[in-house]
Amino acid sequence: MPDDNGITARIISGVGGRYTVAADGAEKRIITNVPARGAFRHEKIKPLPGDIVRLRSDGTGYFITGIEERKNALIRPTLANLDILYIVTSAKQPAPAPGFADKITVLCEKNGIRPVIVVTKSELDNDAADEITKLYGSVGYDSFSVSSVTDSGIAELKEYIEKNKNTVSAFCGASGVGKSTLINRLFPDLRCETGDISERIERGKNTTRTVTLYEISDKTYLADTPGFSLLDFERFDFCKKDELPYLFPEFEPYLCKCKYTKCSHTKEDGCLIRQAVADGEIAGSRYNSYVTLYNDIKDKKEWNK
Ligand SMILES: Nc1nc2c(ncn2[C@@H]2O[C@H](COP(=O)(O)OP(=O)(O)OP(=O)(O)O)[C@@H](O)[C@H]2O)c(=O)[nH]1
Ligand SMILES: [Mg+2]
Ligand SMILES: [Zn+2]
Repeated sequence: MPDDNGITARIISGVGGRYTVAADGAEKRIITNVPARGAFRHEKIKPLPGDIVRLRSDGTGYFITGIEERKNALIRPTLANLDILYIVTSAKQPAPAPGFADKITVLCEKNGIRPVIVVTKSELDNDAADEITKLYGSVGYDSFSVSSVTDSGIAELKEYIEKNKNTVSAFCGASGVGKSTLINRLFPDLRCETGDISERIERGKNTTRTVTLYEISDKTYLADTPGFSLLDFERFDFCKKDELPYLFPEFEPYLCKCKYTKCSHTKEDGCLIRQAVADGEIAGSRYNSYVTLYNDIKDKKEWNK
């Protein structure tokens, strides 16, 4: 980026076109209410939390003049330059939504982000929590089972998060699974806002409204994000259907060996993926997620013709 006598900063949150940034430098200055101005706005690139930006001052205040090239950018959760995404699901209340975590692991694989599974509220149903961590562990993903009530698993997760220095990571998942509560438990100084879950519909109340990055140690950020609703992923169109099998790491040993070269792995005879599911080598729930996503992508394409 050209030297314009400006400063470099990380966007830690943004609401209505105004950003809060953490400026580089020893004193870690937080600057609030920063607008974007300048040429890059014509390119229709909107600054996102996680972005590294250049700032200049016109004497009255700072404004953003440019965005450094991104590693990746997600729309949901709204974040740039993410290294690790903690996919948070609860053992109970709200009940784990099958397929939801899988969509996010696929999103991660596509964008070069490491997915990590965190099951919360383990004290409400230990067996369910174990089952989920075991499932994703078998895929090869790091998985944790925690409780913010009993503190079970909290120390292990904290150690893992702190070990990954110089990264941007985020907690994501449905509203009410306990993301903000967990962040507070891990890092008590942060004081994220937490809420209740509605007893009637067993869903969270969307307590966290914006993405916020917290600097948990030097240049290491962890973001709390607003809970998803299931509708957020209705428009799942971020990869081509032929690419989808490669975004399920456990399919890898079987790919390109099916009877038909153009096997979709959804219904064909002589499909080694289907055989692996029948043999218990690939989890049925992961395979069902694959088929659902594959058909979603296919239907969308046909509909768009
Ligand atoms: N039993 C139990 N309840 C928990 C645990 N962690 C959080 N909760 C409760 O779950 C509810 C929702 O917690 P939040 O931390 O606000 O959930 P969130 O995922 O941040 O929700 P949004 O901000 O709406 O996305 C609160 O009533 C918490 O007290 C846990 O480990 N066990
Ligand atoms: Mg929250
Ligand atoms: Zn196949």
